[in-house]
Amino acid sequence: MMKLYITPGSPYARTVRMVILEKNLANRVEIILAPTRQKDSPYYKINPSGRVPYLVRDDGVAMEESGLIAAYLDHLDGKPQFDWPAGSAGWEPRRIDALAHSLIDGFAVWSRELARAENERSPTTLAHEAARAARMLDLWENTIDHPVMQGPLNLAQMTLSCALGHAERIPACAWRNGRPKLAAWFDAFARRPSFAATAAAPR
Ligand SMILES: N[C@@H](CCC(=O)N[C@@H](CS)C(=O)NCC(=O)O)C(=O)O
Repeated sequence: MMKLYITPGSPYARTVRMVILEKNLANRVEIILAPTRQKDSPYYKINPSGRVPYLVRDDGVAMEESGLIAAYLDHLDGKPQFDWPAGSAGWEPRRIDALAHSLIDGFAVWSRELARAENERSPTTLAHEAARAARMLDLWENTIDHPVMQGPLNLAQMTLSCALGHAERIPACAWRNGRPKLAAWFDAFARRPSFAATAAAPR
């Protein structure tokens, strides 16, 4: 059994957990909750960076980065579904995929700041991330019609859905306001069993 270290609320780990379900790998990967962001966590002996997701492969070698882990798992059966097209056709989907990662990165900083005790939160960071999110969400409202987001399932779609699922946990974000196309895309995508099955408990 491979081991995948996660936290239930991590949008990065959720992308990988979706790939596991989409590729029917649940019987090959044990999901383990990692105690992250704690002083002297025993998890730091397993993964020195302390981050999730983290995959310990069958050969004992371990790796981090959601995109890398997703690609590795996708290739296990020798029938990869989520590779980007070879050659120059691959740049456009990669460009869109990077926008989805950028959205997650901002939400992750924002929600991390909100998870601190109120007197430890930086108003500057909160305002910066709120403004970044607003700009990126407007960009996504105008990008969601892109063929990469409307075509067969891919990692950009899974990453965006996990980003927006995470935004639902930041009430101040109100990401749906004024973004009807993005909200409609998300509501349709959220019906996928792999998305529903990987939801974190509400805060
Ligand atoms: N670029 C990494 C980001 C992973 C990441 O930042 N994960 C967060 C959880 S959402 C984490 O593990 N944080 C723990 C910490 O900061 O110590 C990926 O795509 O996997």
